[in-house]
Amino acid sequence: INPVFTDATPIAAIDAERQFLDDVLAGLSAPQKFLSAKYFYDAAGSDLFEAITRQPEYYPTRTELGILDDQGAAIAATLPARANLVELGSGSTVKVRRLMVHRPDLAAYVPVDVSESFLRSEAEALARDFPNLTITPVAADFTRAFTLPEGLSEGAVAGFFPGSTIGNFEPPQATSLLAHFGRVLGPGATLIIGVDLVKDKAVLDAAYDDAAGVTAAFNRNLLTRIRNELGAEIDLDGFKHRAFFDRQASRIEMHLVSLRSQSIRLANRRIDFEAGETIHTENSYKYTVARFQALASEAGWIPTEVWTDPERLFSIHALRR
Ligand code: AVJ
Repeated sequence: INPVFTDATPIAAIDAERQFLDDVLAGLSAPQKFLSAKYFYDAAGSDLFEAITRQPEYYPTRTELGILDDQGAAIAATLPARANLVELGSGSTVKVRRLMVHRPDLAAYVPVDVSESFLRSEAEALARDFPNLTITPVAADFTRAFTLPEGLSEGAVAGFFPGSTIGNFEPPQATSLLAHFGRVLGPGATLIIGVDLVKDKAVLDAAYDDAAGVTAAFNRNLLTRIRNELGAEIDLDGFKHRAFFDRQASRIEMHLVSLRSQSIRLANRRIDFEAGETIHTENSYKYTVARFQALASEAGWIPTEVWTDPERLFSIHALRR
């Protein structure tokens, strides 16, 4: 939750900073150093991610939007009549609008996001364009227990989880998350979910290492955050971005590679790096349609339909439970 900043730093912000420090210390003390991908998304990181989505090599966002443009009517047709549509980790509303235009009968739109200020501004903009739509935002972390707003109509509930965010979770955690969505959305729910597909290694490698260096800046922003917010002494130029597709694990791995033997100083500790040693910063799992459907089934969902672009770069699945 983004607190409104008054003169004193609110408790929530102090807790968040403490959590960040604890996570960084734990991650950088592990044999394979790692940082959680959730820390990419401060204001600068969110802007960098937006910039990534505009890079020619980064196909997922524009391809998913293309599927929604070309096949939105069929996708929206899987939503039950007068559905309460819950977007998990809503962020911007550019994707869900492509479903809404086909379904003026929606009972309500329920965006769920941790950023209250973002929720508010997006809800206001959406209300201007869909004046008859009931919008009931929920400020919550979708990975944790949360309840749908009271007073939702009796109509069925549908979830929307675009962007292949599911790919950031290890497969067992992805299964748990889908099962969690099932519990939150309830019996009879539908889930529309975007999932990036396995493809040529060259295409995947380039998507996570664009020529303009935007993904590299996004990755290195983690070090900037650790320096600026936690007061660490870090030579930001001492690390470079590396991203590659591991076909065995079916995932993109992103790392920050130490260019030489060096140390970071953080909270009275010294964290040593050998030359070439890495911090593992992100996994982005890629699925085949069949593999994703198997994972969804394990989580208690029944795969009903799937849509892809002509090149089969990306998929959107309808699941039912
Ligand atoms: C937001 C998790 C879908 O994995 O493609 C983009 C994040 N990382 N470039 C992805 C990301 C590097 C993105 N997701």
